[in-house]
Formats: sequence, C-alpha cells, structure tokens
Amino acid sequence: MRLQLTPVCTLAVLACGAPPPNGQDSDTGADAETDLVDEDGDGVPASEDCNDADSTRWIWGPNGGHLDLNTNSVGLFCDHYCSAGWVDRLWIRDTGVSSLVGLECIQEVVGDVRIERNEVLTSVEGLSNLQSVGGAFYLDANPGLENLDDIGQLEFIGSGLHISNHANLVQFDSLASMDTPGTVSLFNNDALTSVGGLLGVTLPANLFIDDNDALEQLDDLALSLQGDGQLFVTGNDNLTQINGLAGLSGSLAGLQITDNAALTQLDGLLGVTEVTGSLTVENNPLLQHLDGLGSLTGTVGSLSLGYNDALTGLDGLSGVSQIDTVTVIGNPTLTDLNGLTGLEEVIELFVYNNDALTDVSGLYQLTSGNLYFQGNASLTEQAVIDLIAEIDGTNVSYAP
Ligand SMILES: [Ca+2]
Ligand SMILES: [Ca+2]
Ligand SMILES: [Ca+2]
Repeated sequence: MRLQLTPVCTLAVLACGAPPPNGQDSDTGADAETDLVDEDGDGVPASEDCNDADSTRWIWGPNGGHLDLNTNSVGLFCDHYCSAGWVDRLWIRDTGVSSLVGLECIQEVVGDVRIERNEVLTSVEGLSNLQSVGGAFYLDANPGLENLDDIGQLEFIGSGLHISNHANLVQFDSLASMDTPGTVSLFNNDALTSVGGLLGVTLPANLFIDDNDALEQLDDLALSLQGDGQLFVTGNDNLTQINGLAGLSGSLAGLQITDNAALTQLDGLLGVTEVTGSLTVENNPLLQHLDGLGSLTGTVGSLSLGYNDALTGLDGLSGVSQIDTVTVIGNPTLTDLNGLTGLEEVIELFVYNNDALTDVSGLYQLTSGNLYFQGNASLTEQAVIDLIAEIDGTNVSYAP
C-alpha cells in the first residue's frame, strides 16, 4: 500500500492531517491483509509507517503540494509527517492566525511564499525550519508583525524578497544569512529601523527602498548590484545618509534618489561608476551636494535633478561626458553648473526655474545638443549670449 498525500491542501488544511481512507479499508472484514502490523492503529502498516508508534505520523515528507491557508487555524498540516520536506508553494493570506506554529515540517518551498494581510499574525514562529524558497518571498500588510525572528534558517530566495506595508515591523535581521539574486523591495514599513536582514545579499537584481519613514540609515550592506540592476531610494522621510551602500560597486541600469526629506549627502554611492539608464535626484530638500556621484564616468542615459532645495552645486558629475537628456529644474540654491565641465555631448538640456543660477560657463565645452533656458530668475541674457559665443554645434533657447 502506497499512501499518496493529496497534492493540494487548499483551505482544508485539517483534512490533510487525517489518516488516508485507503488505510482504513484494510481493517474492514476478514481479508488477506489482517496479518498486517499496525501498532499505532493509524491505518498505515508498520512496513510503510514512518513512525508506527505515533498515530499522528505516517509519512516522510511533505513532498510537494500547495499549502494555501486562509482560515483561522494553521491546523495539523505537519502532524502526519515524520520529517521536514518541501511544498510547491506556501500561501498564508487573509487568515486569523497569530502564529504559524504547526508548519515546522516545511524545509523548502519550491515556488513562492506569500504571507499577506493576516490581521493578528504576531509571529512567524513555525517557519523555523524553512531554509530555501525557490520563488519569491512576499510579506505584505501583516500589522502585528514586529520582526521575523523565527525564520533564522532561511538561506536562499530564488527570485526576490518583498516586504511591504507593515506598520510595526522594526527589523528583519533574522534573514541576515539569506541571499537572493532577485529583486529586493522594502516598501512602506514605517517602523522599520534596520535593514540588517539584507546583510547576506550580495547581488540582487534590483534594490528598492521606498517610503520607510523610520529608517535613518542602511547598515553596512555588501551589495554589488551590477549591469542591469536598479537602485531606488525614495520617500524615506528620516533617512539621513546611505553610507551603508558603500560596498556597492560597478554599473547600474537606473538610480533614483527622490523624496527623502532628511537626506543630506550621497556618499554611499562612491562605488557606482556608471548609470546606463536614468539617474534621478529629485525632491531631497536637505541634499547639499552630489559628491557621492563622483565616481561616475562616461555616458549616462538621462539625468534629472529637480527640486532639491539645498543643492548648491553639481560637482560630483564632472566625470560624465555624455548624457542624452539633462533636466535641471527648480533647484532654488543652485548658482552654477560647474559640475558639468566634463560634459561634451547632450541631445537635449533643459535648465528651468533655478532661481539662484547665474553662471552657465560649466557648459562651455559642449559640442552638440539643444539647450533650453527658461524661468531662471537670476540668469541674465548676457550669460547665455556668452555661452553661445563659446560653443559650436548647439542650438540655444533662452526665455527669462
Ligand atoms: Ca501505523
Ligand atoms: Ca504512525
Ligand atoms: Ca511610509
């Protein structure tokens, strides 16, 4: 007799814990199987029972199947297994459970883990044996979670970690030995004070740190985003510095630093040597300089610098020689463009509404492109005439 766990334990997790019906058949009437030994009476003969002294356990595993939980009880899912094993996916969504005790037999999830919208979940206790997730790990909107301290064994996530919309999650440091080549996103976790859970991540596809209002710094991450990876640090109201990214090295496809109300400098980005796509630095009201971009060289796809109220210069950009589209807009304390003295080629350059800007001589070396100046309150027409006299191959438009 070969027991076969039904592969889909959706909703009725409790049913997955019941002994198999075909095990009971052998006990009815006088038949050829009456000589089978079944010490614990669970309907599974000793020869096929992983533990014939325990009627709650009869199979090695789990070995596949979906575990989708959306009830108020984790149930007895693990009770009939003698060992830890794997499931195809683990979804715990919209439940009334407060912990995940009872899922200790899950060592590996082949697909995605989704722990989402569980109103009273305060602990992930029960996932203490989880070591590997082949898909992505989504943790979203569990208001009672303050940490992930009970997932300390997790070493690998195949396609990314997404932690979002937690009002009380302070840290997830227990993931510090976890690595993932996928995208890592931390979105709207307003109690989060540490990203130490990313300490083991070396080469994520992208890193998005967005709208985490209590985060003041980024620990010392050993990230090495490269090639087509993107880094977004956006909307973190109390983030003062990003020095924890100092280990970041090489090329990025995109870099966006926007809407960080307390950020004063970008020094943690000195390992970044190239941004092939968009580089956006906008709405960082305390950002004073771009020195942290000082290692950038060569070509940048597009550059947008806007509404940085305290920005006084662009000095970190002097290694950049070519940008398709440059937009410098609404930076009220910017007085000159001297940080662009390495820039030789643009397709279009827009300089709008920078009220303190008086000096555009930082563009004298340009050899091509269409330049537009408009609404810069302190920039004289003469300054633009002087610019036109210096450069060849460009079209210049000026409006006060
Ligand atoms: Ca048995
Ligand atoms: Ca048993
Ligand atoms: Ca937020």
